[in-house]
Amino acid sequence: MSVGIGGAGSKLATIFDPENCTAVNISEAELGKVEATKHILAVAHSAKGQFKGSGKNPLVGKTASISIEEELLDLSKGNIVFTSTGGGTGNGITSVILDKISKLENVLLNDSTVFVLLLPYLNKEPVEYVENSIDFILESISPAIDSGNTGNIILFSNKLKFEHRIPEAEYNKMIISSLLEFYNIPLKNQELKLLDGHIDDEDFKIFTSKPYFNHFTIFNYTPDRPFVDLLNENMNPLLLPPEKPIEAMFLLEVPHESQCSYFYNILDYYSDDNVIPVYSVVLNEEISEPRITLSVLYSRKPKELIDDFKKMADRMTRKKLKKSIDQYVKLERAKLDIDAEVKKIEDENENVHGVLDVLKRLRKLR
Ligand SMILES: Nc1nc2c(ncn2[C@@H]2O[C@H](COP(=O)(O)OP(=O)(O)OP(=O)(O)O)[C@@H](O)[C@H]2O)c(=O)[nH]1
Ligand SMILES: [Mg+2]
Repeated sequence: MSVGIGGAGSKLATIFDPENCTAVNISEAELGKVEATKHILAVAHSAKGQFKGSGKNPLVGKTASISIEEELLDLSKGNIVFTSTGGGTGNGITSVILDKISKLENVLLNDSTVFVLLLPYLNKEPVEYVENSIDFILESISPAIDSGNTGNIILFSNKLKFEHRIPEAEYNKMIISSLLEFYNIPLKNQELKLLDGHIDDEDFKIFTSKPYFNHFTIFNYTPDRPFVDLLNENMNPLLLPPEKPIEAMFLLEVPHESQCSYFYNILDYYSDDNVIPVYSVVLNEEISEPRITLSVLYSRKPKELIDDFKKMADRMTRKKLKKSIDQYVKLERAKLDIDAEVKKIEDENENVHGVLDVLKRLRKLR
C-alpha cells in the first residue's frame, strides 16, 4: 500500500501502487485528477474557502494536517509515503507525520514507514522549493532519522528531468520503474532458481525498516573490470549519490550457473568497509549478461546536499535582492554601482538578511 501526499506525491503513489494507494491533498482539483483508490482531502480554510493549494507554504500544509493526521499516521504504518519536499502541501503534512513518528516510543518492524522524497533541481526550480526542502531535511528528516523510528528514506531528485528535458509523466514512470526494480528483489529471489544466499520477504522488510538513506541501482556486472569502477559508473542517476555505506544488499542474476561465484568479488569489495551485505544469486536464463541490483544504506546526513542547497538558496536570494534594489533605486542608477554595492554587502556579511538592510545602507551612502 502506498500513500501520496501533495501533487507530486499523489502522482507517484498512484503509479507505484495503482490497486491500493491513497492520495492526500488540500486541493480538491489536484486530488480529483489522480486515479487513486482512496482520496483524502485535508481541510484548509482561508477567508476565501478551501485552499486550492498551499501557495508553496508548508505552514498551510501543517495546519491542514490536523484534520487528517490520525488517519494518515495509521495509513502510513508499514507502508510507503511519497511526497515532494519543495511544495507546501506534501512538505507540511509529511513533516507533521514525521514528527509524530519520531515521538513514538517504539515502532515495530512491520509498522515502519519508508519515505520516498522528491527533491527539486537547484538550478531550475523556484527558490521557495529549495528553501522548503532545506527546512524539511533539517527540521523533519534529521530528527526522524535520529529517533530511529522511520524506515528507509529514498531521495529522488528532479535533476535528470530538467537536464534532459524529460516530460513529467515519463519521468514519474522512470522513478517508479527504478523503485520497483528494488522492490522486486524478494520476488525474483522467490521465482528464479536460487544459486547462493537468499533474500526473502522478511530479510527485505528488515532492510527497508532501517532508519537510513537508501541508494539503489541496477547494472550489468562483468568480473573483468574492478567492481568499484562499475559501481561508480552506474550510480542511479535518479537518486542523490550515496555516502559511505553502512549496510548493503544485492541480488545477482546470472545467465549461467558457472557465473555464480562472481558474487564473492562483491563481498570482497564491501568487506574493506566492514560491510557484510545481504545477498542472493539467482539463475536468469533470459538475460545475456550477469546483472546486479544493489542497494546501500548510508546514515550520515547528506551534508553536501544541504551545503549545495544553501549555496543555491543564497545565490537565488541575492539575485532577488539585486532585482529589488534595481527597481527601488531606478532613478539613482547613474550614481550607484549596484553590483559593487551588493558585492560589498555580501563580502561583509555572508548571510544577507533582507532587502531592508541593504536599502538602509544605500540610504546612508547617498
Ligand atoms: N518529477 C515530478 N516532479 C513534480 C511533479 N509535480 C510536482 N513536482 C515537483 O514537486 C515540487 C512541487 O511540489 P508539489 O508536489 O507540486 O507541491 P504540493 O505538495 O502539492 O504543495 P503546493 O505547494 O501546495 O502545491 C517541485 O519540485 C516540482 O518540480 C511530478 O509530477 N513529477
Ligand atoms: Mg499542490
